[in-house]
Amino acid sequence: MISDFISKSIANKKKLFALLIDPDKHTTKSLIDLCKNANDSGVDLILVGGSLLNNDIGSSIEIIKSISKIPTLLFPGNLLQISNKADAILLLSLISGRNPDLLIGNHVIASSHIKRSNLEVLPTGYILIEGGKTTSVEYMSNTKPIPSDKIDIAVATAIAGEMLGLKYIYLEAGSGANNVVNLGMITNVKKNISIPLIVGGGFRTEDDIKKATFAGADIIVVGTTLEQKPHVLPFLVKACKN
Ligand code: 1GP
Repeated sequence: MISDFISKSIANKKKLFALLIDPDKHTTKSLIDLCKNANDSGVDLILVGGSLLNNDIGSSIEIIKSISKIPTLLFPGNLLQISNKADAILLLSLISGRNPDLLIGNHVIASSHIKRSNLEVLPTGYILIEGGKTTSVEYMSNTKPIPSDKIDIAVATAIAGEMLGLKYIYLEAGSGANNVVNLGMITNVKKNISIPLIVGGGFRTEDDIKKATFAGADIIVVGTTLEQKPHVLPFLVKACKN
């Protein structure tokens, strides 16, 4: 079970690196190359998803799984991005927003389909934080992010998510954000929850990643920068684990 792997890693004080792959951003060759790179670099988890979806997600996951044994999780940008070819799904409830479809509506529509699949479900409180620009997730979700200096609101939202029974909290600055999540916010959220903390959006450098893990992030998610500079992957993974 992927949830056991994550819990054990955190219990052993190990940080995890998640590579986010948006199938629309890849050719078959670049996807294969990235998966080989992920194997060699020590990536712990592969997340698959995006804001739109032109490529078939199932075919992309088949390619990923033909190259890599790294656990592959759906990170669905919408209801069309559910495939039983993955190992698990981050079932996101966008708890920073007040869009009922993304809090519960889409989950109701997808629930029977997910139940019939073999997917392990990882219920995740998804918290969008202002990251210095309007990101795709903000636009597509039609929700407002929490301002980056409103640490108390992020903390209260995360606590509420845990109280509601969600098993993971994801602080998201948005894909390609100018600014990563405020370190004080990471620290304070982590202090106030007892479930794993995932942080993503805008990570570009080893330094950003080291600071976020030091602040309390358990899992770091990186996507965009690796579409542009896949050669930095081993360095970013190493920074996450040090
Ligand atoms: C986005 O948190 C992820 O959903 C990753 O963000 O693409 O900016 O790395 P980046």
